[in-house]
Amino acid sequence: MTDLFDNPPTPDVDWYPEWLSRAQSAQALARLTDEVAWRQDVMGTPAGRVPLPRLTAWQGEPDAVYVYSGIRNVPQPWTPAVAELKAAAEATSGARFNSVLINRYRSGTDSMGWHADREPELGKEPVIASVSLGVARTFDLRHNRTGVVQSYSLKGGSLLVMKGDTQAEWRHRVPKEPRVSGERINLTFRWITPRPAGR
Ligand SMILES: O=C(O)CCC(=O)C(=O)O
Repeated sequence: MTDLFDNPPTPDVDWYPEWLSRAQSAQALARLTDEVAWRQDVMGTPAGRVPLPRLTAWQGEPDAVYVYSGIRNVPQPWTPAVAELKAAAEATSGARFNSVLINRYRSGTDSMGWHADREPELGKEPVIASVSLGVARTFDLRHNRTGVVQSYSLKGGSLLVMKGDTQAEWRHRVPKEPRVSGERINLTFRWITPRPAGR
């Protein structure tokens, strides 16, 4: 117990608050808004199917297929601005990525609930590079065993690389912040075990 208070857990992340310049970040936001095929997905709840509180897109290599709720999701091809951000995130993190989940938060009432990126196709200790563009939003990481919360303000142009046991030991979320106006786009670049066609 003493050890917990003396040494609270910290997530295994690398944090680059000013990864892109303001100009690069504004340009990337405008390009992505325009070039990405945004989808309004729905989720099942006890009250029925409701729209996700954000727009999404999934891009990557054709064999970077992920199966979610029994549905086989083949990514859209990389678009130019996303491919440029992927190359830059690979250079900084030293990891390789073959897919990206892109989330568009239209205002502070859009959000993402507590979860961990733990699908088997991500492997045991996935490196996930999270690029943020647009308005700053709170990003909370909560340690599973202790409940310790570590919060970041993910401002436009920042990069947060999650690695090691971060997905196994922590959950994360983007809470609603009704007082925030303005859009934010977040890209989480990942490596998914490639799946040959038909599997
Ligand atoms: O928008 C964010 O910062 C987080 C996105 C996220 O949790 C995810 O892609 O799994």
